[in-house]
Amino acid sequence: MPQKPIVFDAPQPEPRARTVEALKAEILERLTYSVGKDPAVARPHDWLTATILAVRERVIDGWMESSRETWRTGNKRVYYLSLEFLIGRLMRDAFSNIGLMEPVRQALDGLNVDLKELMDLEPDAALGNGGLGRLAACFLESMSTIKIPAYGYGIRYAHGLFRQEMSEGWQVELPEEWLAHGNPWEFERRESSYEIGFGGHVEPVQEPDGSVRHEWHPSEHLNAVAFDTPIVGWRGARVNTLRLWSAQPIDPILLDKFNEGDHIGALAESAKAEAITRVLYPADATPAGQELRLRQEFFFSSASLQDIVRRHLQQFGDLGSLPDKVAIQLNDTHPAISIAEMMRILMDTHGLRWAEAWKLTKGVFSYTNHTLMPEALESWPVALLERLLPRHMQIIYAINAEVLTEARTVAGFNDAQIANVSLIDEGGQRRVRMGQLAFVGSHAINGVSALHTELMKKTVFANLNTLYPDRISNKTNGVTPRRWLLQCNPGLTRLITDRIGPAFQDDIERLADLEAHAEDPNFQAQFAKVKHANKQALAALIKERLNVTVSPDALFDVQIKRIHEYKRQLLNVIEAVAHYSAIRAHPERNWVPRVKVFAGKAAPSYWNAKLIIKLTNDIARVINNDPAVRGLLKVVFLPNYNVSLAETIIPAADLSEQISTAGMEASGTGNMKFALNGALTIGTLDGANVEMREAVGPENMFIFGLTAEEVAEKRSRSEVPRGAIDNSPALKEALEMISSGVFSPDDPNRYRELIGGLYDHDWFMVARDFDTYADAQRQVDTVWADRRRWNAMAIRNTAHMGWFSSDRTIAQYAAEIWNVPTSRGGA
Ligand code: B1H
Repeated sequence: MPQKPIVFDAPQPEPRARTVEALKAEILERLTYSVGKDPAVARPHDWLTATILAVRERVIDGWMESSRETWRTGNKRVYYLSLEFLIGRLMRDAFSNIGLMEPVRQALDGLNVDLKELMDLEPDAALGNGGLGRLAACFLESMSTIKIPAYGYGIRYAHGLFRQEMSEGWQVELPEEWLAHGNPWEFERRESSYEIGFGGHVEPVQEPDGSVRHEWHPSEHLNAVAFDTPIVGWRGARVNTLRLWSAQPIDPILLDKFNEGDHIGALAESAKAEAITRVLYPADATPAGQELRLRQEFFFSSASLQDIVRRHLQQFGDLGSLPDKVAIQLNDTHPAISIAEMMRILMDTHGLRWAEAWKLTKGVFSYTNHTLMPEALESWPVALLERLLPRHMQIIYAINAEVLTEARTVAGFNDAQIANVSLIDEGGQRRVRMGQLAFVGSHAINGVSALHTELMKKTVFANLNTLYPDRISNKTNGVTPRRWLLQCNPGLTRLITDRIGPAFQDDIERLADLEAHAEDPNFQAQFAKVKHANKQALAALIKERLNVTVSPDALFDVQIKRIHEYKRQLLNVIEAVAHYSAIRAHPERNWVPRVKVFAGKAAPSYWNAKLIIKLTNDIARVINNDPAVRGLLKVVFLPNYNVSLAETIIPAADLSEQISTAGMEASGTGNMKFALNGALTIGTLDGANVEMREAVGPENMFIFGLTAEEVAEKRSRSEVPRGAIDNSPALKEALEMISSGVFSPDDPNRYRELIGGLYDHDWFMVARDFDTYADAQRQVDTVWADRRRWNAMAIRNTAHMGWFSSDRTIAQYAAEIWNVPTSRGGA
């Protein structure tokens, strides 16, 4: 296909005016001419759409400019491939980043519309499960902020993560409908659509020069259609694109069948194609072993690579410059099939030889690992790949042959080491290991915290690290301070600005200037006042959603994240029971009033996680209604945790629970958001907690528990945890209360097995960490009682969180992996 170079000399419209008056007029105009509603009868949703459309035009001005600049300069582009983008609401992000929050508020005021009400109406785009998807969203915003030309590529799921409701304390999953009212942020790009194949066979074709080219003839075809959403950086620095693919059938309806009267059969193909992008897999940390999941992975990988190669050829004309102009980051192994797909495109479509194609592939790809849990490492049955992607399976075998040769001849590996680096797991049903594929096809591999990266080198990738040394590096995660401080906590933002000036808003590490004010009683009082106001707002929400009254004067102790045994919500709940018992046994003591807040979703098939939710609710009911507790302890589980709920809860937290079994949480990012908002952390030496402790100082955190090394050692000895339980009367009593049915009189045996697991193996070290955890909690109480000390510690946490900005993380990827320049400052 001949490519016409793009020349940007067509006439351009004037950029849109940004005054209150202009906005007001345009919101009205959009309401009338785009939404088609008379202001007299317009509903809040109509106003929401009209407002977004009006502001969107200001975003588009920057979007066009950014993209034009990249074409003009020929700068390298970064492509972030992720099966998840947990972006949440976009409105406040976009309005605030382009500096139109106040003008829009005023414009709407003038129209008698309340911006806050509109903001609450915007659906929360939950195209992700948890930390991995939210990280991708923070990264997009940071890439725009530090001016990296970048695209996010993912799937436009019709239904994001399920909505969680509670039925008698049990989680029930309901479909999520983020597109029900349309999506004014997105642009459908019918012209950017690509054919995706599955199945069929491969034909070798003899070329005139004697070489053999392979032609894949898929038996199934469908289209990937692009939907683009602009992502604005801070102060509109740059506007990048999030491109999400939607699956559509080639033939929307088989008319012959329909006319024969087979009305359902006529649509079957269409339904099958559309199924691919229908729902997000609600798995978190365990890959769903489903053919549809593999189809999703290949579908979006193939569409993205076709798009990337097309754009590159259009601009540069040759493939040899690919690594100079294109960096593709694989967000975990979910897009790892891209390695084989890139090889196929380069060789089969563009006729490159193996060696050249392999060099280019390794030059563009890099891979981030997000978990070491063996059950979470993705692999696909060879038989499935052979059936669904026969050409890719051939390529994987060929890559593997090269890797194994290198392992044997260059590195002199023994059989066990060779088996370990092989892309094929030969134990039992033969499977392709996607981590190995991603590793060997990438020039750079990274972990997401210092500890996690070290463990990567020592465990899953030890042999690959020997074979290909220096590919692994660490890139500690970060969070965007725009969403996770400036927007979600305007009170604190104002206070900080008053105290140290606004410079931190553009250079978040300037928060360190707060250190000098940590002991100032006046500043402490103001800091505490902001926190108190945020707690009042959360208390109101708890009242509204759960009809439970909590006092904003109590210590708000919060654990919000996916429910998983390794994250140890169970440890927290058991400690709550022990604490409850202690309050009843010693009513005379000076107890610190506490509210324990939980929220999070469990994977629908993860029984123990769902049982832990039920247990939390069972315990909450008993404790909250026991007059003997006198309100000194309250437990609440807020349903349907999502990004927006996090934005309300985090600014209101006093204590952040980051208590995973050491060695199991790759990084965590919630930990950073809490500390940034002045919560103190109670946590283990796991993931990024380790680096947070270095940043804020050990005296400003409550660290407890076994280290990763100790956990590994105990596991290797299969030591029985009995001793930990027998030696801890408080633990023993709490476990007996739970397993004997004190909190589940309707089904006294409900928790017998769950608790039994702690006696049998205690894989997650709940029993063995209990005493040090409980001690750390009493230490928390002691410091809380000395509020000046608490406030100083809280201020120091905020002061030293600047480094945990995703701007820093992305700058490191840019310099050390992607080889692209970065810069700061508004457009
Ligand atoms: C993380 C996942 C994950 N690690 C499989 N791995 C999934 C694995 O649908 N699946 O199959 C979905 C998600 N998610 C998280 O990544 C880590 O647990 C966190 O510690 C880390 O902060 C986050 C971002 O790096």
